[in-house]
Amino acid sequence: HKHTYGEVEINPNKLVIEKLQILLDHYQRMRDEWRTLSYRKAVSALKKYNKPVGSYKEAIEIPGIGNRIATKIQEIIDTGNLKRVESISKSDEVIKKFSAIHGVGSKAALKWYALGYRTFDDILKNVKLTHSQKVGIECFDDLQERIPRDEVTEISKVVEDAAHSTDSKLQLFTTGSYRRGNPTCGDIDILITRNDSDGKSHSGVLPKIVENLHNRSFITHDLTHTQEDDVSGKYMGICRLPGGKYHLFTVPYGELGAALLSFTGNDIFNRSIRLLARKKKMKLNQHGLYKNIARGSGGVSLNEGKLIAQRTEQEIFDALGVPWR
Ligand code: DCP
Ligand code: MG
Repeated sequence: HKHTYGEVEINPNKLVIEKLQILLDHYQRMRDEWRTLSYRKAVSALKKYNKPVGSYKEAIEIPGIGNRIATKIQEIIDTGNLKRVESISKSDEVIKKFSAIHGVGSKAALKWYALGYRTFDDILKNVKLTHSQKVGIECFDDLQERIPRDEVTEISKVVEDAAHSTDSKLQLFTTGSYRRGNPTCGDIDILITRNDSDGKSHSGVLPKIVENLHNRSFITHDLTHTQEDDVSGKYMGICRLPGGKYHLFTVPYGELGAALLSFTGNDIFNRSIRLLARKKKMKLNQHGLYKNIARGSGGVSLNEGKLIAQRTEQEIFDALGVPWR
């Protein structure tokens, strides 16, 4: 029953899924966890269902679909539409736009909507914004655009050059969606480390690299700069090529594998591989893989465990028993 159009496979319940997905996104934005969960279950059940759902009766038989959603499915089958989708679309548009501002979460966006603000002007006039949020509004259109892969390569070269003029032994890795081979990227995630024995010889390089990039007029706006300790720092800013938002991370060389794995993602992959570690009484984070972890209620780890892998990705996969590709 799978329909194909050219190379692309069309799901037989495409319209139903589209409408339910709109409600799912809406409830997620509204932070309605309960509804979000039921809609997510329903959408994922429908994505796996390989014939067109013809009725309420058929829908309710599918595990993951309950009475309320089955009723909605019947409405879509009958009318090609959902009244609920139409009624939320106006408020949704505004809240979606507000939460798309860099540094604005769904909570603030909802609050501003509730206070009656509808435009960026309303916000600029009435809300005390953080520096990041102001930049987010100023650069809004540029930041909405995804960055073509070639530009990410070009931008990475500039950052690499700046890093090397600070210290020629620094190593840089462009991670995130770029490292996964995506044709466009939402931002640029660059890890910086230095091959040494104590994992500390890169301390203090981040501010120097940022200064160097400022001197080249490459950075147009700073967003955030935090230094966790002397070896782990994070800088975020916007650079000269339109829409070029980037992250620089410094990490100890000994943790490179764990850091590369974590910053390459994607986020779903990270969640599932960390869950796998957890099932093996281990813990995986951006610093390494630890074994013999005891967990209390709610899954919080009660001890540090024993560090078993962090230098290379392959070591970590081996220790987890997952084939490394
Ligand atoms: N990450 C994560 N969990 C999150 C956010 C990020 O594990 N909630 C990890 C995996 C991501 C990486 O950090 O791949 C970089 O985060 P980005 O938000 O930059 O995501 P991507 O680079 O994957 O995509 P985009 O092209 O949108 O930047
Ligand atoms: Mg990214």
